[in-house]
Amino acid sequence: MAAKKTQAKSNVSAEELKSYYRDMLLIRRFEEKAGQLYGMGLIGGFCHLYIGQEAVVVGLEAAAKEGDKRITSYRDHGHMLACGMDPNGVMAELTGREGGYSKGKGGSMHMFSKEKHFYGGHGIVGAQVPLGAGLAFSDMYRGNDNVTFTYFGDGAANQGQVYETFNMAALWKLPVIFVIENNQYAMGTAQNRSTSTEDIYTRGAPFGIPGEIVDGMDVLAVKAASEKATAHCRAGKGPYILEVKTYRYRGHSMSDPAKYRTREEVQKMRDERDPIEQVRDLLLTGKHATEEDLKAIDKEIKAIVNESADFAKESPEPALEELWTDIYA
Ligand SMILES: Cc1ncc(C[n+]2csc(CCOP(=O)(O)OP(=O)(O)O)c2C)c(N)n1
Ligand SMILES: [Mg+2]
Repeated sequence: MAAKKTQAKSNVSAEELKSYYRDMLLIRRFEEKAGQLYGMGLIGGFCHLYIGQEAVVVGLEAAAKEGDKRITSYRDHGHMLACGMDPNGVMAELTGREGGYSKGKGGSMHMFSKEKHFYGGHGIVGAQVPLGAGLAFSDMYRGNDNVTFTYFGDGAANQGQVYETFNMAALWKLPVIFVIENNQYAMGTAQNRSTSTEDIYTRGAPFGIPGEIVDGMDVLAVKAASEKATAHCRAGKGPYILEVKTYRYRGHSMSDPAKYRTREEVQKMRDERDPIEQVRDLLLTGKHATEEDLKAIDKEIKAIVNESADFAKESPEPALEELWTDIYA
């Protein structure tokens, strides 16, 4: 692991490092703002923040190319921002406004972008996993070398449909990367209380699916793993599992009593492992950026996020007639 990390670090340019810093910071600040708007009553319903997990999706996306697809659970704002969806459209969907990606009718857990190949946004735990395999099937059928990033949590990894999917994905050698975002908790249940195996990726072995553990607080380690997994899939070798060990700083959702872990546990992670601080350190100690450069990036991100909040407040509520559009019956 250490050797791989060193290699990844020496291969990365100052510009790349800065772009990861920027992308992770955008997610962090966007989520903080969403939390504020929720507190003000401007966002209703479910809202699951991604704070702490930013390096996962930014590292994975670093090896993506045009045409690749992504699908995830309800903890989805970071995935949308990382694949280039518009922060205004995401925030306005959170506030239930017309300018949102689902015209204000979907909310936090139900957004999609055909243009960016983002297929949701799924509230049923594990439901996106077979859908991800289906997306990968479409690319295999068309004969291109696109891959599908299928994200799910440690809790979702205990769903039966995950293993039905593993079987078919391995059988048909589908170009799908199963990304297990192991943030160590499923709502208030710690992994060791719910899950028989310590390393969840090993559950791919009976199906012949290779996989590995990745340090999800280190964006460069995630990027290196993503390069390996995408190369495997693009070469037609079938699915790959990345179990990315990460941590969420906030509660499961906005209504979480947080009684299942100590404040010290969260603080220790923030102090010692924060993914954004790690890149900040690399940039400064490697003299790739000055404090001033980073301040300029912080300012730029703040402006983008503030604009998204203004847009999300000013965009009108959907018209009543919208109740009758985009439905099956
Ligand atoms: C089929 C199903 N069962 C239960 C729930 C309620 N539920 C919502 S999130 C969640 C925990 C999932 O945890 P994990 O997969 O680790 O993802 P994380 O929230 O940590 O990102 C549960 C049980 C649900 N939405 N769907
Ligand atoms: Mg979890």
